[in-house]
Amino acid sequence: MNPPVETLQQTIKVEDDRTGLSLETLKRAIADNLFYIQGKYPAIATKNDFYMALAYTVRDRLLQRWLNTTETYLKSKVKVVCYLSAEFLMGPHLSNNLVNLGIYDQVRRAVEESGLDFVELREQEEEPGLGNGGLGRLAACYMDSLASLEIPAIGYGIRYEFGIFDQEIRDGWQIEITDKWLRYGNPWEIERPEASIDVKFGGYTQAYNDENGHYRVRWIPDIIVKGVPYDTPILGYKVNTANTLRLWKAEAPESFEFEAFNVGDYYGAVNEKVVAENITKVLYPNDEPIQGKQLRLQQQYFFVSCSLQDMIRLHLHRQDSLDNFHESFAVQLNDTHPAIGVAELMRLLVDEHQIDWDRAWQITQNTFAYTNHTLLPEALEKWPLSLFGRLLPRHLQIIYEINQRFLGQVRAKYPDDHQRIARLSLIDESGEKYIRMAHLASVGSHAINGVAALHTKLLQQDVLRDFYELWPEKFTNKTNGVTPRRWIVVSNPKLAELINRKIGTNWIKHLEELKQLEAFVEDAEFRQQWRQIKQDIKRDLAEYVKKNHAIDINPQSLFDVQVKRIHEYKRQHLNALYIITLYNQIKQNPNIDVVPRTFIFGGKAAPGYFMAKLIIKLINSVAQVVNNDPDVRERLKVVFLPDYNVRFGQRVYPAADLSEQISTAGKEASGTGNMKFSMNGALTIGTLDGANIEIREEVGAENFFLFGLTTPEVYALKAKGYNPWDYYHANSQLKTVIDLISSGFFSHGDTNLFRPLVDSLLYHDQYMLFADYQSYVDCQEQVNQAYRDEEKWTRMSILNAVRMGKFSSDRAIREYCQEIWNAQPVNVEMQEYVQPKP
Ligand code: T68
Repeated sequence: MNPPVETLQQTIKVEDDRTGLSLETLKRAIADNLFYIQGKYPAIATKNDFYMALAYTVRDRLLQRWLNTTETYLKSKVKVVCYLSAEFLMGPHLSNNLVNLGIYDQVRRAVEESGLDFVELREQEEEPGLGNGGLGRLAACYMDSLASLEIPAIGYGIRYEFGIFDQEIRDGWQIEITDKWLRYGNPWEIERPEASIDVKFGGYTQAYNDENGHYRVRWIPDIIVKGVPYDTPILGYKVNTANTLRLWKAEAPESFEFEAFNVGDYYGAVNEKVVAENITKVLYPNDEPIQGKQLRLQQQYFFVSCSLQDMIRLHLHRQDSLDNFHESFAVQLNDTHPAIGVAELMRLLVDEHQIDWDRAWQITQNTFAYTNHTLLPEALEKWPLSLFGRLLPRHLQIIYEINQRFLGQVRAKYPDDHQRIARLSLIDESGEKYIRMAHLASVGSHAINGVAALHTKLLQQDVLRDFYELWPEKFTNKTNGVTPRRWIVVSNPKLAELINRKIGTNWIKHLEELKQLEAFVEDAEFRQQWRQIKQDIKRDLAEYVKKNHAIDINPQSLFDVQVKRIHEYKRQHLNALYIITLYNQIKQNPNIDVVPRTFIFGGKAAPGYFMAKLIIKLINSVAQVVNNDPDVRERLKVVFLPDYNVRFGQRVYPAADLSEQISTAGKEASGTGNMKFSMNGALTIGTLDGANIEIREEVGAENFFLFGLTTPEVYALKAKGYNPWDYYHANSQLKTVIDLISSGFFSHGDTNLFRPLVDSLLYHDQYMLFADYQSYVDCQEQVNQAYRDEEKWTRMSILNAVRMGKFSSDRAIREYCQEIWNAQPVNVEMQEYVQPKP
């Protein structure tokens, strides 16, 4: 066990300004940082200045751990996990670092004794929104678990200057605003210009014979871009481990500018700089891929090349041959976004380090593993061959070579099965030629995984079926998980407190231990405390909504929450159809006894995704009508809260009574919001999709509101010929709802506004809302009945939360370590703190 902070402190005779933890030292450190780093004194300091002073005070207190950790990894030959991800949706660092350091209360007191408002300062932090949604947030949860489990790890990604856009709602429509998160500086990162790396683009290749007469290829690029790393420490929970998140920023290399400048091409030099720096300007705001955007491919190659070159440098620092590179590093590909790494590692080994092809291929396959996050066929990444060849001519050759050898193997196993060969090829030749990135990732990896049991099964049967037939042993399931540190301890301190009082604090690192709380389900006082906490948090949220959005919501009502990216397959509009159904019931019978509900929505739509934006408009339009109808009288409220992000997630998951997980079966790979809700005591209404299935297994079918078609039923109905019209005509309640939207009732008489949405439902309904509508409405009625019985609901809520042990990201990371990475924990010894000056 590692010594607690208090013990460490005792080893220091005179408290150091930058490490000490007494109230006096902390207060002085905040004041010093304000003066010496921000260059301000209190009378002229802004809230942000105070926040920065506080953040630097906390950063100082984790640096010793960070440096010790890095040193430990460099000195020993431990295997390091490298998580390659184009997105890391970290969320605010301050609270998380305070919790993981175990100094939250102490620092809070120091801030308050300094006459400052802790919560106000905490809210100053700009959250790094360097991700779109689930995939980027998963990477962040995994970084937390890796550090907490003391696994050596580096997260490699892109330091976007602009993260996911800020969303505003004007007249019910989404407006996108640039996310200038670096505006006031970022106290959590340290720039490491000395570790910069060059990345080549474009140009052509040349074959030559080396001094030993071996055939070799060199790549003469068009341009070179410099990658500058920015490092952020990722602390484990109450351990000494602080791993590194290393994000790359693109810059023009000085030499290039200089050369052009010298020959008088000043504008050319400036242009070069602009081109280079554009690469890491902005995160693509699509949560499902964008086909064929050159800049996106540049981003991917840029960060992957920087990261692999960085690993090779680190490896050669520890030993002299690359022959066992795969024993130094386990590289996880977070979807296909970094899959170009397979070709890049081959290039680095073969072209730059003269390793022969077969050995290089063994090393490469043993290094990489690939996680798939989607089943939507239109979401599988592919790059037009022409674009690819122009940008990465050498990689195209390498991919051809990999493909030729791979297809040779396939031919040997399935002679004359030309269709199978065409299906498996890394190149799609059915029309315009494309490189299939999922195929490159699958061939170049020793392990392939899906993110929930159903998803992995469907990958094997469907999307990657031919690969599964070739190499069944490569496939495993790794059901997603989320970190209980951020998603319970940080976001729901009151609940964490109650749990600690009952069973101690072990559960924070061993979430299965929450099971012990089942013993209290029949304890009326415990149930009362549980309810009271939920009630208090709901009141807080109501105040927040009132203050920030000027909307009154009733904290006694059932809080029904759907927060996630807006997408047709996630079916936010099915939820809207139910709201209209309820509204119609009240209008028909104004005295009807309904359970008061507040429907809370949040989520961003990809800026170019018209239908998703129209769904946002529909929700806001329904809200306008429902919220202003006197007949409804506070029984229904609909709010769309703009700019859903990690910070707002931390507020809303703990406040939810009901979690909406209503995707069409077979479409949501896993979902992770579903886990965060349930851990915080919300009940789920959901389909048999993604991790919902496993959540229901864990919490018990009797504690889960299930509705809708199963995946096989969805497939069967599609195969037989699904006709949404049949449902529309057969179900008068549904017909009334659809007709009301069509009539312009929610659009000030405009019958055109929602026509694309209504037509898409009536004529295609790709995601089968109509097929699931009645089942959903009936299930919502069961929710109402359950909510009327307060004690029953509380029991269900408790059982949901305490049976969520499986869904800790610690469990997921343990599985990756054992079954894919072969990585072990490494204890980081705490050195003496930096000693005070003589
Ligand atoms: C999500 N995928 C899955 N993609 O939809 C979700 N895609 O079911 C799953 O729980 C989660 O991954 C974690 O496994 C995404 O979030 C993206 O954000 C994305 C971004 C760019 C390109 C493609």
